[in-house]
Amino acid sequence: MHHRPNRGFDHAVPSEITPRSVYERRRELLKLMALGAGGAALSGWVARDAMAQAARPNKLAPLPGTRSTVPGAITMEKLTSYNDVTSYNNYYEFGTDKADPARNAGSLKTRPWTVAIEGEVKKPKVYDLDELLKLAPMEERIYRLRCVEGWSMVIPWVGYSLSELIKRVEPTGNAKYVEFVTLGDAKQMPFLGSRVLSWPYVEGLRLDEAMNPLALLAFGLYGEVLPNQNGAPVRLAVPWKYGFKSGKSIVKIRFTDKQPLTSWNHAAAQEYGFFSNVNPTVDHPRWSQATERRIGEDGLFAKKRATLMFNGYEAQVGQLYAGMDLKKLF
Ligand SMILES: Nc1nc2c(c(=O)[nH]1)N[C@H]1C(S)=C(S)[C@@H](COP(=O)(O)O)O[C@H]1N2
Ligand SMILES: [Mo]
Repeated sequence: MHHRPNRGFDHAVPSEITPRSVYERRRELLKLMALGAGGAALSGWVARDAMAQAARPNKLAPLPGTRSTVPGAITMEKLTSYNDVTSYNNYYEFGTDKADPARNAGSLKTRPWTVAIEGEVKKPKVYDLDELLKLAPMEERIYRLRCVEGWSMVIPWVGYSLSELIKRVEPTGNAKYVEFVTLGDAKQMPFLGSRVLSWPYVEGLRLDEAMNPLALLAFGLYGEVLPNQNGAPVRLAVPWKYGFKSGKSIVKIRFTDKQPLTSWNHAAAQEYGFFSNVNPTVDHPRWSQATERRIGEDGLFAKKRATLMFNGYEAQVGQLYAGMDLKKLF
């Protein structure tokens, strides 16, 4: 692989740039506080959050995005703090404890990085990360993320619709599914020796799901490039599905005529279906999926929240599943 100029995406650089989302949110919160909404305890907590984000040292390289106009792309719910988003993670290649990825993912080398497009497409191609970063305008999207384990977050992503990439590679008439292969390199990933999952971590979508504008190819969060533990340098964010459908650190996207064998489906097919749409009426065999705990809100006053059908994105994606038995095709 030949050397490419370092454009500063892989190193922490000090930055005075405040992402617009943070600024706007802060302004919103100040207004809220002036009205006394939520009471003193809540506004104090929320203000500390905004201040912690503004004063955060070791910011990563800025990656701004303009606010998305895709329907459903911006939830107005309170953001999960940057600290929680980047220190409570699932990235099993770096360990199964929630704190492991933040601790261990420093060894992930995110430059140079390529994503190979293969299979049933008219224009297969190996994209360099720099090319992907310029492929379409970066947008900010504020999505709920609901993990199959029963917790959720609200994350301001930066990226563009996966469909932007798919359109350019021109799927053939045989393409029915899209397989996402993520990095599986034992030299960089300390847990690849473990057998909790088959590596590399593989996920998949049906082509029409992948084409839905809400399916996001994400390169950043909170106005900066992705921290390694969140799936740098490029990952998916598919907000209406359980979090595990959104593979981190993607290296290959393959178009197929058959449903891909995904890592979680392979590990426990009775527990993790191929579709894995968020669905409060279909329980996991070992626990209910009716409610969730919002990370950062599990203090004194926290109530569990009701989990919403398709994680609240039913208006945007419900039609994809018309006529399907979602209890069977979970
Ligand atoms: N490669 C890879 N991608 C992954 C995972 C993983 O272990 N490896 N975990 C998944 C799970 S279970 C969830 S909930 C989300 C978590 O994303 P976050 O840590 O950025 O919140 O990433 C998903 N993508
Ligand atoms: Mo998850």
